[in-house]
Amino acid sequence: MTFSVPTSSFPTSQSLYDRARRVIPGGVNSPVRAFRGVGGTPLFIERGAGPYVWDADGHQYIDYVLSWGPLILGHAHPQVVDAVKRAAERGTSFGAPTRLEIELAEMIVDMIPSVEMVRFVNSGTEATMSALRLARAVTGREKIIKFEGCYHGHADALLVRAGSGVATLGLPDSPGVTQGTTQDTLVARYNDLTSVEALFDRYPDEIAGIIVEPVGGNMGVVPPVPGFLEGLRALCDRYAALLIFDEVMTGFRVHLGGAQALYNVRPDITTLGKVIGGGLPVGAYAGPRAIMEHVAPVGAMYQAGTLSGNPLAMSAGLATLRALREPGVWDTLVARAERLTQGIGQAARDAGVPVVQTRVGTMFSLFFMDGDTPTSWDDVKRADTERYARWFWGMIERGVYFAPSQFEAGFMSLAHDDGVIERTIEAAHETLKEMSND
Ligand code: HOZ
Repeated sequence: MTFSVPTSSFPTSQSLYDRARRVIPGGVNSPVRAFRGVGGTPLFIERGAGPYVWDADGHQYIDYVLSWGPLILGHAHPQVVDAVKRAAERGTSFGAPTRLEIELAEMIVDMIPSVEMVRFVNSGTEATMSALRLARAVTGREKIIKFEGCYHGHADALLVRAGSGVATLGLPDSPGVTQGTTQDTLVARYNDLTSVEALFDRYPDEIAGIIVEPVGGNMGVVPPVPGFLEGLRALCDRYAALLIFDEVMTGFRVHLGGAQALYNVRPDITTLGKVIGGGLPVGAYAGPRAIMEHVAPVGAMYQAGTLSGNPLAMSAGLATLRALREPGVWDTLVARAERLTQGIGQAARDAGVPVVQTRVGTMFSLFFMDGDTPTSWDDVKRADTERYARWFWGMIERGVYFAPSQFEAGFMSLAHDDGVIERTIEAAHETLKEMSND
């Protein structure tokens, strides 16, 4: 970093970070939280309410990380807190089926077009890992296509040219992942059907499926170009492979029916997480009955979990989806995301700082670079990460918390009212103006 990262304002976070590093690798339980993409001390968060979080030094921030997407209603939403409290009072886990699991599964079936059955797990990683196993079980094939810059959690087979923390830290593929586990992972270029066709040409009878973020969210937000998702569907149909939409991030963030409803393309398997747990740990994989009935105990594909379908997570997810489906809520969310991105764009133009913005529904990104809307990892990696760091800390100084990496998404919540958004835009004007003098 050539600019100086402010550190003196966060003595408590600094001392917690020092203490954390002694007992937790890098002081964090997920690498992007370590602020390696922006430098300085990670903020230790004490509490959240509505659109705000407070750090351990007592600073208040407008939060656009929102736990990396799940908190679409904002922090500690009263209906979610109430639902979790009521569930906890009745027992936190049974390792047995409950009514709540059926209610959440029914809600998801009702909302997501391709889904007739759902299996709940505990994280997005578990969801994608299980989705691959299912695609392989259904087709009897072993190879999987993924895209450079897409991130599907940290399962071995998917940790190949991945986005998110792997991209932020500029890591090569992770040590510990064996050649054996990744030899069946084929990598194509996002938004480039020719690269996918080339793989099918080479392995016409060996590809079990394609896994894709229907809107790239883990290299910053990279929307699909027209025809890309439709093209993937057609290729899967032509070669009898399965199409897996990883909607852990896009599910209930780009449309109430997920990206598959927004773009009108039906995958064979959908993975979910984040919003369906309302801020509690959850994941799910889902699809048509004919595919999901391959899962044990109906079918032979084995997958299990002690805390799967946990009543606290199910309650928080149900409360969240119920609130989201109330009339007008979705349109309000999207209008707010649009106002925010439009205001930040104006601030950048006023300051003469070159940026490229992307937004799909309630997910958005601000890339510090010139040119057209990025369509691939090759495009976004041109972004000026040092400028992003400058922007990040400038906004922190003004009480606004964006993701501590250029290669992550921003998220809107229902708690971010007009006043909060206008304050963010003012902060953006000040920060970008200051950056223009650098
Ligand atoms: N997978 C998340 C970002 N895309 C990071 C989760 C976290 O660090 O909490």
